[in-house]
Amino acid sequence: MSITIKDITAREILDSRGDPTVEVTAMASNGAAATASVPSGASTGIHEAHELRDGDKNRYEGKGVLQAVAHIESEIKQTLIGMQVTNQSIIDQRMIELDGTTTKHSLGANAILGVSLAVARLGALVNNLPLYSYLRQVFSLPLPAKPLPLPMMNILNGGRHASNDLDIQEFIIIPHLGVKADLSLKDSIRVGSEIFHELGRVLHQKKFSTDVGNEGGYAPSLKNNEQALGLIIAAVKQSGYSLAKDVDLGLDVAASEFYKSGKYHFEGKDLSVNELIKIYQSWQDNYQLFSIEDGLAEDDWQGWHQLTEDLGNQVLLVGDDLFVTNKERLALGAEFKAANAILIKPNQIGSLSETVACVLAARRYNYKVVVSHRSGETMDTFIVDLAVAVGADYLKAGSTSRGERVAKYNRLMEIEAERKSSA
Ligand code: 2PG
Ligand code: MG
Repeated sequence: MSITIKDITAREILDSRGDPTVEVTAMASNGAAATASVPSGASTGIHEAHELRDGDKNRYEGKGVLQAVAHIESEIKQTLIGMQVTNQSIIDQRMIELDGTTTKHSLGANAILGVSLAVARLGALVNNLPLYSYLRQVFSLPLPAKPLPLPMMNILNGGRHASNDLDIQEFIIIPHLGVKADLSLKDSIRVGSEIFHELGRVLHQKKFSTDVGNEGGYAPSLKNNEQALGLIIAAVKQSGYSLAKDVDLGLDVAASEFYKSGKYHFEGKDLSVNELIKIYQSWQDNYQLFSIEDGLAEDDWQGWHQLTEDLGNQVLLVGDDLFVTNKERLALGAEFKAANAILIKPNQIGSLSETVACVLAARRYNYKVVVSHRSGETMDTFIVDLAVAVGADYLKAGSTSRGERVAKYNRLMEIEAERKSSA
């Protein structure tokens, strides 16, 4: 007997910044129900799918999502009722057609994604499978031979995610312990947490603030970006770990945020693309940088090509605003030889099926895959199951503080334990 969608409801809830976002519950004909919610970015790329906000200044400074909720409870619900729960791709396709725009402008990417995720979780439930196993099944994904994705932890926040003056948005550690064959994710997460706490002590000793930013990393006011790198390196050493051997350093520069009229306004100077690349080069030499996300602006294809020529052999160059989880933009990137890794955020494109299609394209182009949270999050841990299902190389989910970030790492450890016990 096929199990169908019986009802869909939606609500306006709050995200981790206290801004409204969409939560959706999908119900099946057998009585099962599943809920999912949608995250929201601050440093959003201009090519992202449209996040529908009410614009009513009398509510939540215009950020309400009641229209998105209304779309879900009217047109979307009417279209999907009676469809088989496990027809995920067809369900997503129906919503895309119903919207009828390339950017999901009419219904809102937040409305469509919320339903897409809730339906997937319902599918897992009615099939009695963990979400990551169900996703593998419903999208016919190959069984990942790989280990679980390594955490990329943003332990020091700047840019749009903090009220300090740091131009760089995220200073990241990737605890990998040398990627030993028997590497336990639990150990990797423990090392990340230990370094995070040590960084807190380093900052406190030097009389810097230990308050945290949007993604749970410290957000001190520092004199420049290199000082942040120095403090993190000190914390790594004081925790008894070695750079490169046990833990790597990464950055999310979010360079689109300080790019204007062909120049990068960085650390008080107007830099050409080549000057900025030279800085990355010197940091790579001095600090053994492992990854740089959005080192250049979202439409600076020429610059990205140059950056990839110069550093692509040594550094993971991750395109976030550059690709916006859009397989057409990724195809352009592959053609231009721009970047060698892609950040995957489902709400940039607005449906689960398109997200998975983009990951599969990335694999074909030989790009590494980083599944990522947004700076505005909820307790939903869907992205973790997604990262495991698609065999992502990394999971970027913020620091080891703030409930909505820690929830993701806890889910990753839960999956690890589940997989070990069923192996
Ligand atoms: C990013 C994300 C997540 P935001 O730039 O990678 O860290 O930030 O959600 O604000 O776009
Ligand atoms: Mg980014």
